[in-house]
Amino acid sequence: KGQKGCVLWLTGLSGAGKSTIANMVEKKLHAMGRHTYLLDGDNVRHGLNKDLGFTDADRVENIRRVGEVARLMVDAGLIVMTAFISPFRSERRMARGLLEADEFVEIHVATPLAVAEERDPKGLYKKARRGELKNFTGIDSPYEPPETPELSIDTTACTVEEAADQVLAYLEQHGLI
Ligand code: GGZ
Repeated sequence: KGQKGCVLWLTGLSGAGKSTIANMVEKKLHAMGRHTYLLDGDNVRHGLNKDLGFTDADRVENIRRVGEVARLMVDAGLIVMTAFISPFRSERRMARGLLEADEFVEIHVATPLAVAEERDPKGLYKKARRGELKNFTGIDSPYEPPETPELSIDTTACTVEEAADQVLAYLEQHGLI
C-alpha cells in the first residue's frame, strides 16, 4: 500500500496558486520519504515544450505532452504533480484517460479571477488588460472550470499549509500515501 504512483493534476488561472500549493505538497511528501516530481511551466515550457506558445492549439499540445510525460513518471512509481493552467476540459479528460481511474487526481485551484488579477505577481494581467499580451487566460482566452474535480481548493479561504493538508488528506483517504 502507498507506494503506487499517481498524478495530482492542478488546474486553475494564472496566479491562482497552483505552483505554491504544489511546492508545499511536495515538501510534505518528501518529509514522508515519497519520491515526487513537479512538472510546471518553468521546467517544461523552457525545454520539452519550448516550441509552443499560448494559442489554443499550442495549449492543447502543451497539455498533451505533459499528460504523456506524467504517465511515464507514474509508471516509474512517482507521485507527479502538474501545475499548468490546462484550461480545456477535453485535454484534462485526455490526460485522465492515460491513467487508471485511481491514479488521476484533478485538483481545481479555484481562486476567482478577481483575486488572481489582484495578486498579479508578474504584472501579466495588467499587460493583458492593456492589450499588450494577447490570448491571456481569463481575459481574452477561455478557462473551463472542472465540473467534477476530485478536489477543489479555494485559496481565498485557507492558507497554503491548509491547502496542502487537504491534498495530503485526500491521498491518505484513497490509499495513495
Ligand atoms: C496564460 C500565460 C500567457 C497567456 C504567458 N495566458 O502565472 P504564470 O505566468 O507564471 O503562469 C502562466 C503560464 C501559463 O502556462 P501554462 O503552460 O500553465 O498554460 S496552459 O496550460 O494554458 O498551456 C503565465 C504565463 O505562462 N503566461 N502568457 N497568454 N498564461
